[in-house]
Parts: sequence; C-alpha cells; structure tokens
Amino acid sequence: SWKYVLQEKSADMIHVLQFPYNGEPPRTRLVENEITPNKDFFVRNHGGIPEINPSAYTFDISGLVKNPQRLTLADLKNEDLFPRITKTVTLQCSGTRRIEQIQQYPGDGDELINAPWGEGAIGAAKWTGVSLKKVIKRCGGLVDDAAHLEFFGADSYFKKKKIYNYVVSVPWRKVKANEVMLAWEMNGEPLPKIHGFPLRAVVFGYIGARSCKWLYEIRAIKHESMAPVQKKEYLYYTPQVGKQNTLYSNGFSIQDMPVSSAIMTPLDKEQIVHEGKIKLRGWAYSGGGHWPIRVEVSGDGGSVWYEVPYEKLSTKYFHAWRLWEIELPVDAEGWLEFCVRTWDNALNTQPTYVRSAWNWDLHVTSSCHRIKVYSMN
Ligand code: MTE
Ligand code: MO
Repeated sequence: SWKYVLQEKSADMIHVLQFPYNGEPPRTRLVENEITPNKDFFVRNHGGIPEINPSAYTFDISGLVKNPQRLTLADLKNEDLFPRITKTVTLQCSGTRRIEQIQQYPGDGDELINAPWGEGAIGAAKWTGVSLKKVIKRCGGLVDDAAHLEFFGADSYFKKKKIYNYVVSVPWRKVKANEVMLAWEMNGEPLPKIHGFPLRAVVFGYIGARSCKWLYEIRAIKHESMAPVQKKEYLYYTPQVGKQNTLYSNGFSIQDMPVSSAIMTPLDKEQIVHEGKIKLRGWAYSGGGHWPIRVEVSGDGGSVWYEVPYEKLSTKYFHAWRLWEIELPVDAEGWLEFCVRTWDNALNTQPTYVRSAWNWDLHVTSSCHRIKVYSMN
C-alpha cells in the first residue's frame, strides 16, 4: 500500500491507520475546494491494494439476471452501448469523526476494523462512468424475485486469522433510481489505484462502505449479502446494546448518511489573536438525497447561534456536500467552545452531544461538532 500512498497522496496526509492504509487530509485544506483533489481525498481500506492489469480486466454480471454477461472496460466506455455520465458526488465514511466517540468511550468499537477518524473522512469528486441501471438493462434485467445487487472487490483482508474478500450489497431500488454508478474516472483522471482502479461503484448518499472499489463482479441476489462487511460491520446499535452483549442481529444496517457538519478551521485547541471576529470554515452534508439548507455556528457552546449567510454556502449539487464560512463576532477572552449544526431540506438536524448518538461500534458521529479555541482579543 505504501508505494501507492507515496505516489498518489499528498505528503501531509494524516495516517489514521498504517495497515491497512487509512488516511485523511489536513483539516483546513479539505475545505479549500468544493471538489476534493484526488491526492487529498481520504482513503479507507480493509486490506491491501490489489494489482489489476486493465487490459486483461473483465467484470461479470452474474446471478439472477436474465442474461449474465462478462464485460470489459472497453465495453463500458463504448458510448454506443452505455451513455457516459459525470457527476459530482460526496463519499463519506460512516467512521467520520469517530475520534470524538473514542475520546468519550475508550475501548469501544471493533478495533480490528475501525479507524480513529477525524473530520476528514469525507470528500466530493467528479466521477465519470455509467449508471449501473443501464448495465443491468443490457443483461435483460433481473429475474423476478431478485432484489439486491452484491458487489465483489478484488482486495482481501484478515480478521481473526481468517481471510475475507470485500463484499457488500445495495438494494435494487437504489440502482433503479439511477443512484449507483460504475466509475473509472475521478476528477477527470483514471481512478487512482488506491481508490479502486480500474473500476469502482459510487453509491450516492449511502455510507462509503457500499461504494465497492476494485470491482470485479456484480451478482443479483434475493436478499442482502451475507458477507461479513454487510452483516457484521456498518451496523448501528441502540445505546442499550454494549460491546460485550452484542448480537449482530441487533444492529441496524446503515445506508443513508444523516445530516452532519464540521468546523475545519480554526483547529481544536488553537490560540487566535483577533479584533472581535473569527473566521470559521467547514463542511455540511446530508445523505439519502438530502442537502444542507441551513448552517449555524455558536461561539459559546450552543447558547447563541449565528446563521451562515446563504451566499457563504457553496453551490448546491444534488448528492454533494456544501462548504461554508462565517465571521463569528467574539468579545470574550480565554477558552471558548465553538460548535456547528446543520439542517437539511427534510428539516433534519444534528443531535446536540456525542453521547446522544453513542453506539458501541462507534459509527456515524453526527452530533454538533465542537472545538475549543483560545481567544485573545
Ligand atoms: N471497497 C473495497 N473493495 N475495499 C474496501 O476496503 N472500503 C469502503 C469503500 N469501498 C473498501 C471499499 C469504505 S468503508 C469506504 S468509506 C470507501 O470505500 C472509501 O473510499 P475511498 O478510499 O476511495 O475514499
Ligand atoms: Mo467507510
């Protein structure tokens, strides 16, 4: 993996896990561009990075489709067969901001798999590829009772001395809605190796985990995939279920990402000399086809809120984040708690505290993001 980290990633990536490689970009830089440059896009891997020769590469559509097919990259890129699409879509890992849950609940979470992410396991890219719906249509559609599509990645990983392949599934209705893409380009460049070269799925508005990289097979099936990534990871539990008494069947399979936001500058524990105003910048995102409509920040831990002016919210793309900035009036000196909360177009907003959304496997930390800054006026 390190060969590709050095080749494809910025030198100052924050290495969240060394192996398997997981990394996120420095906070301030992530919110400098509405479209995240490839070298700054977070990387989340369960195992190593498979070497795939693109000219020998084929991928199979199998299982409960009327005419199973083997396709090449050239087939997918043939615009007589499939219309090509380019779309700006945000990918977010359900582990984003897990560090806040770890700080309050050390020892929770599945430490073999879960990475201690900060606020940077999110990004927006312009993906180019084809709609998976069109590919399934070319296979004659699904056989009657097929309802899910299972994605097979060419990477493998170890867990408790066993070796697994990366396998997940998405419901057919998601594909039918044209919200799943097979992508071979990221921001106008061939997909970087570390991001799934030569082909990956991009599932709009769902947790990043469903966007399978190094895709080599798609199988139509009746029920959700039985693979461990689908059935044992990426589950959300009620607070009554702790790490010791878990049954996986108690977990809810996370799909849509909830509304969330983060302050990316200033940084936590930063000292700021100012003349009555401090500039804050960050991101806001909502999954499931929703988008942020209102972002508010507070300089006193959440008593008084200031709304980000609408013109300071970046362009609204369906299925992408919005970046924001605001000048916050600050009189007080000393340690202050800054926080942010966002509403989406379904008028959902964020839980107030980390503990309101605690779940033992430490997914989806979507509470108000809080930092402490030292104000010198
Ligand atoms: N696909 C494969 N084959 N193997 C993986 O480990 N990780 C998933 C998903 N697809 C993963 C994968 C997870 S959990 C996330 S959040 C996204 O890829 C991250 O995509 P990125 O590394 O391109 O940012
Ligand atoms: Mo993830």
